[in-house]
Parts: sequence; structure tokens; C-alpha cells
Amino acid sequence: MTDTTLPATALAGSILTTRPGPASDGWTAMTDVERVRFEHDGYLVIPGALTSEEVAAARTAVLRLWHADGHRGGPHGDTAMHRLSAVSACPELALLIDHPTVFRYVWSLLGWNVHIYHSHVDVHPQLPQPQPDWWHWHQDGGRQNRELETTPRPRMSVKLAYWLSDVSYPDRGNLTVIPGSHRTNWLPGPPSRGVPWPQPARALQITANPGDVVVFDRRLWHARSDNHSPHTRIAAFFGYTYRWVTGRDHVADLPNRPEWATFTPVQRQLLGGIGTGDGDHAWGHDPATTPLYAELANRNLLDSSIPALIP
Ligand SMILES: O=C(O)CCC(=O)C(=O)O
Repeated sequence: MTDTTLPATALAGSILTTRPGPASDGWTAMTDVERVRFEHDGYLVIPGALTSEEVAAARTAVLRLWHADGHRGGPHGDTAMHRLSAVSACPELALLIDHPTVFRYVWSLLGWNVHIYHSHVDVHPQLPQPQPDWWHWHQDGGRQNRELETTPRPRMSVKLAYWLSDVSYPDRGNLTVIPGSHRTNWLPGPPSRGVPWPQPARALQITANPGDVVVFDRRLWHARSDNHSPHTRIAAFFGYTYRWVTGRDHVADLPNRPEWATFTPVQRQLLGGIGTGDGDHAWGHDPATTPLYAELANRNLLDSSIPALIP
């Protein structure tokens, strides 16, 4: 990392128009421009990260789960699904956890000693009517936002949001953010969630097409817009953090399942399957047996100007 400044025009928005070319295997660090944008806005939008075939496969898998869970579509009932532990619930989504077009943001920002600590797959059909007031704004990380005492609090984790449906207009269940809010510990809000309260002045509904991905800092204040469109909103979210932070996902049973044999070493690391399970390996003292470290070292990508990439 060298360049830390950007021309003003480069900060005009957080939508990127470039992605690794077809010849790239995805093992390239995020650029300095991307890093400065991310640090400035707290998020990046990566258009067209997935092919239409990948979108179709992921979407089919999520809808299969949605049906299996007993949900039904239609505009006359709230049949939303919010299932935690995305890969345990839907193993077909493993292709998303280290997808070459976007995984590079994860290791560029957090380094090699990472895992997925929190993930979910969501289906939100059209809402039948306006919803009662409910304050959805939050930062990720739960008690991290109470128990870490600095201002701003540390980043700790980043999240990938995969769009598997068309949210190219507002009010389709868009991820809604306050750009640049990731360095602000507190957002003025109602005394309790059900009390009517105006939306934050700078709230922005991110619009996206199927296959686009949003990478965001867990501290970015965010919420989901209500879906008033006939387009059922389908998305998958993966939160990455350091392996020394305990995961919230239920993954203990994954190594016993048949699909485990099909996962790559890096995918197994991300799903908590490396080490002896006692926390010692997660400490990070053994990079040689940490698959993501090996992948980065083999490609000479351990940029020593980024502390998390130093062995
Ligand atoms: O569903 C959304 O757009 C927001 C998801 C969310 O709140 C989260 O990932 O923490």
C-alpha cells in the first residue's frame, strides 16, 4: 500500500466500474483507490461480481431452502426468511465465501487469519402493506459496540452482501447505509425501536443488480429498506473477522457432512475447520498450516505495509 490520497473526483461514489479481467484468477490485492474509497465511505459496490449462471445457482439454492422452511410467496403475507449460518443451511452457497471477484477485499482488509463468524441468507417478498415503525439501524458486531471503548471503535470485521435479485430501484429491500458513518460510534435514534423516528438525513438505499456485491465495514450504520415491489428480495451475507474472535454461526457439524469433501482448504478455514478446535491454532501462530496464508505467500501477496498480512 503506497498511495493514500485520491483526487476529489475519485471519491464521488463508492461504485466501482472495474473488476479483475477474465484472465485474472482473482488473486490480486484491492487497489489503493479502492482502499481509500472504502476507508472514506465504509463500503464498495462491485458490479457484476457473479455470472448469471452463478446467480441462478445461488438463487435456486436459497429458494429451495425457503420452500423447505415452509415459506410461501405472494403479496398477502409476510413470508420472509432470515436464516443464520448460510453454508450450513445452504451448502451450495460455498462458492460465494471465497469468490475470486470479491474475496480479495476480505484478505486485503483483514489479512489471512480470518474466518466467517456470522452469515445469513434472506428472502423478503413484497410487503402487503406499510409496516409499523421499527428502527432497524445498527452496526454489526453486537456487544462489540458496547464493550470496545475506543472512538471510533476498531473495524474488527467486514461483510459481503451478495444480491441474488433485482434491487436496482429503492424500496425493494435495499441495503440502506449512511456513507462514511463507520467512524461514528453513536447514531441518534428513538428511545425504543417501535417509536416513530425520522430516517437519518443522509440515508442512502444502495441500488444493485443480481450478481452485484456490496463490501462493507461492520461499523457502517445500516438497515434494510422495506420491500414494496413485486420483486422478492433475495440476498446472502457473509461476515468475516479474525479467527481469534468466536463465531456466531453453527458450523461444528459441517466437517461430518458429505459436502465437506468438496470444499477447498481455504473454504474449510473460513468455515472453522482448521486446527484442533481448542482456539490455539486460531491464535495465528502457525501460518504455515493456515490455508489462506499459504495461498497468499505462494503468490507473493503478503504486503508487509499491511499489518494483518505480516506473518
Ligand atoms: O438485509 C439487509 O439489507 C441488512 C442486513 C443487515 O442488517 C446485516 O447484514 O447486518
